[in-house]
Amino acid sequence: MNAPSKQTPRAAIRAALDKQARALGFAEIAVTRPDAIAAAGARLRQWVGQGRHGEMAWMERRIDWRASPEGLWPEARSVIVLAEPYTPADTLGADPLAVLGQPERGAISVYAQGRDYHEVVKKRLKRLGRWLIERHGGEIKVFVDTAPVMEKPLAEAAGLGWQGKHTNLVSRRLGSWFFLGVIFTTLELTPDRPHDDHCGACRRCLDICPTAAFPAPYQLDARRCISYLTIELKGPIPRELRPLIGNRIFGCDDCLAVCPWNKFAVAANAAYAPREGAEAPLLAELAGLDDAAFRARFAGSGVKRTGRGRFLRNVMVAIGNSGDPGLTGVAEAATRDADPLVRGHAVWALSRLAGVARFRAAMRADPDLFVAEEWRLGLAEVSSGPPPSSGA
Ligand code: B12
Ligand code: SF4
Ligand code: SF4
Repeated sequence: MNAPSKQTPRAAIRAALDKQARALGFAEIAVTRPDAIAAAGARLRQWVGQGRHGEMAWMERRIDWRASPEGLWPEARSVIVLAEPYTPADTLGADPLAVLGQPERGAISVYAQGRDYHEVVKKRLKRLGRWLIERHGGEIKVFVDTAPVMEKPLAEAAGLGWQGKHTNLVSRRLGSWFFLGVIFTTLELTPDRPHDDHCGACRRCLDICPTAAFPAPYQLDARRCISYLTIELKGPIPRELRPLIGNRIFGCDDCLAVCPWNKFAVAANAAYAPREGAEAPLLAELAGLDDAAFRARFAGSGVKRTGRGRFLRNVMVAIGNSGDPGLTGVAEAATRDADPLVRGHAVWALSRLAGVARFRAAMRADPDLFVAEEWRLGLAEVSSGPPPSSGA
């Protein structure tokens, strides 16, 4: 057993902590102070003030805590930030964006193809936290994603990497494919120094974004981001953005995948290996999932979080963008779905695939105002000529 914390020099605790974190499977560990991200907190307020968080009202709710970790838990003295890679196995060979060229299939972003990272990272954070308390005392709180904590600025302040122009954390040792987890502790640990920005003149991530979601480098308007539109947004996807989504049915990887620092990416934790059928599922197959089948297929995966309705909404958008006449019947069948969100997007898909006669034949009165409006707009579009080509 090590000596208790009071007698243990800070540097020795840090060395032991780093060793234990790596032994538990984290790829990187760094430490900062709770009061290190005042500038990021101010930018968060500006971002929310501009409405760039869209309908993510939870970003507003506890904004004081999110902007100031020292207010979230005043007793905390140090923040430990950890990185867990989920690098796609083919990063150094095939292109993780290759599925975008297969319009009859759906693209589920790499981070959601394996087990739900919230569960995996949290379990490991708790193990590390327990170890820290047992060996060196103090109290801890662990966070991954869901708490009001700005994980990226904390990670940047701790020197784990820098927030790239796509706003995510990039590391010279890991590239872009990694999750973050955070442990607050009442222990005084030696902090690390912040990292320099190594984006330089590169703007690959900005230029590839299919929806032009970056109003400026280092700034994201979530309302245009496909990750927001396909995961966070609960209602209908704005009509003007649907064609730009292509076949991305859960999240988006484009801005991460093009980052040149990925040449240093390291292998993913085994928990994130893609599950059977998660890499490039057929849209027709997904469209046939009822609630029970959806739950069974995505049990333990992050995809389950959206629920069947939102997921099928995304599948219908991808079908509408497929340009595949073979999927017309699938869209038509979904215009009779019990969920109005699915029905409305199925109508849109049908308007993109069917000719005017078939569209008219499928039309029916719908008690839901949104779906009724989709029929009206769809008829206007299908009557005015062939659909514009997909933005995929
Ligand atoms: C809300 C959220 C989203 C939203 C908004 C994303 C965003 N960029 O904020 C949506 C739903 C769009 C989203 C998408 C994704 N997310 Co997300 N998300 C979050 C969450 C919960 C909060 C992020 C936040 O605080 N945003 C608010 C804005 C204001 O913060 P910010 O990006 O840090 O803003 C900074 C810049 O704008 C900068 N800035 C502004 N102006 C200027 C000007 C200059 C000159 C400079 C230098 C900087 C600058 O300062 C701000 C403060 O630092 C975090 C988890 C967490 N609790 O932290 C995960 C998190 C950021 N997401 C993550 C992931 C993996 C993703 C996706 C890759 C998933 C996917 N494949 O679809 C995409 C990536 C999209 C992208 N390009 O950001 C990971 C990122 C890991 C990493 N390596 O960084 C996190 C950390 C979750 C985790 N625990 O691992 N996400
Ligand atoms: S995740 Fe996709 S849509 Fe969102 S900012 Fe990156 S490239 Fe654009
Ligand atoms: S793609 Fe280029 S600009 Fe974007 S984060 Fe990576 S290095 Fe920075």
